[in-house]
Amino acid sequence: MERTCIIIKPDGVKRNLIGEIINRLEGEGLGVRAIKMINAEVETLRKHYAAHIDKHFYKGLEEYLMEGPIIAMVFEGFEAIEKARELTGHTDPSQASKGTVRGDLGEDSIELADREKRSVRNLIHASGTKEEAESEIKLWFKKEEILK
Ligand code: FUP
Repeated sequence: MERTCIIIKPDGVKRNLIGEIINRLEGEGLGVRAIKMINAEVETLRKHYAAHIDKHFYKGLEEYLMEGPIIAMVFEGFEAIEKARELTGHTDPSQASKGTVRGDLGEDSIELADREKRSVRNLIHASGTKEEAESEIKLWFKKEEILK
């Protein structure tokens, strides 16, 4: 069984899409092992998005993730990482396929975000690789917060 780290970003929480997003993940056979509603801290975000820290959208990304509470979760299941990524869809909601969270529920585009000098609002984060999943789960959760 594989584990992945999922974050519902502040726009997902504000738009009351928590249930909808969890429903889609559970519908793929993935189960919740940890879940919490928190305000993200700058230091955690810097580590989580270390690969993007020098990008033009990083400051905006930090502001976006801190504009309200987020839902951090661990999901477990067969091929959890790939299944969750498929369900998440393309980074740019305007290019994401129908049937994905970003494609069905997203309302933003990278083009518009760039023009407005902010990061794109795309509702959800899902770990990209096994290594990322492992380090993100460690970053967002204490061992005792993950339950069987
Ligand atoms: P993803 O793996 O689809 O979550 O996307 P990335 O890891 O490539 O990017 C992380 C976050 O940076 C995205 F969710 C949103 C933000 N981003 C932008 O704001 N503009 C971009 O051009 C690319 C990413």
